[in-house]
Amino acid sequence: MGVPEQLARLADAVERLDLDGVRPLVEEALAQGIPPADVLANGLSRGMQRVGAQFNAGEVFMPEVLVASEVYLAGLALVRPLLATADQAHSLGTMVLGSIHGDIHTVGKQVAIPVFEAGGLRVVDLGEDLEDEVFVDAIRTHRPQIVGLGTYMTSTFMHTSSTVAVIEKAGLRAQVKIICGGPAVDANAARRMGADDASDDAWAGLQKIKRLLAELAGGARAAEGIS
Ligand code: B12
Repeated sequence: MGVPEQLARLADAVERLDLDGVRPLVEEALAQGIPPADVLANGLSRGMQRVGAQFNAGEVFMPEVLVASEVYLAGLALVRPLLATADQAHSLGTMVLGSIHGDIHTVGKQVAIPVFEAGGLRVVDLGEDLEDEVFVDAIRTHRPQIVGLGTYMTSTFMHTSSTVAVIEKAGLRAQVKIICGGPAVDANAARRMGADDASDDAWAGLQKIKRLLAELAGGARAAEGIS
């Protein structure tokens, strides 16, 4: 079985909600020498992306999304320990990420975190339904460059603004870039709430995070008077 076929089988397993089939397929892929980051980004994650798109098109419903994420997570459990030891791991910087106060959605975050990790970030998952101040404590403890806010519902958006406000009040705003994630938020809404950007797609989000990191590094150099 060629690499593209094996990756396609992995994506299909997630899409077909094949909880029993996914583990042997991941093991086969790894035994075949497919890099763990590829197994994730071009196999399991593609399947999850497709299920997300089908959900948005009304072709599948919430129970399918939840089972798909279980299948995805079962496969991820085998890949994750290998990603942590990959050479390029964690070279980009640190991100703290959690769902804002009032928001208990976890699946998007669970899908996004391994994508960010595979992209080279160290990610600290702070959890869900977090008081605004938790993000301030996390910045002091983990010294991240990126703060990720899981903002999955418009009804709790006020906690995006208030979280940014407490970060600002603590004097920490200039040292981080803040990116929101979830289906209900876009970059304009995020900026109106004081954040820097937003993404409803982990892969596009990773590219945005890279741009934000470059901006942050540029700002720091300018502050030090280095061109
Ligand atoms: C599953 C689900 C639930 C589950 C959550 C289970 C769990 N453990 O997560 C349950 C049933 C608990 C639930 C509850 C509710 N939900 Co709900 N839920 C969903 C649903 C169907 C799917 C979410 C999901 O998992 N998607 C799959 C993941 C992979 O996609 P994703 O979240 O978008 O994540 C991707 C990206 O956004 C990105 N990403 C994710 N996180 C981050 C973070 C950062 C920093 C970045 C950069 C990127 C990023 O990466 C992921 C991969 O690309 C969505 C509908 C939808 N279209 O998304 C509604 C949805 C989010 N829920 C909604 C609502 C309203 C609710 C409830 C209020 C429903 C109710 N009336 O009871 C409650 C509120 C609970 C609460 N207090 O938080 C609304 C929000 C509407 C809005 N615009 O505000 C949605 C959009 C449904 C709808 N169309 O009405 N929900």
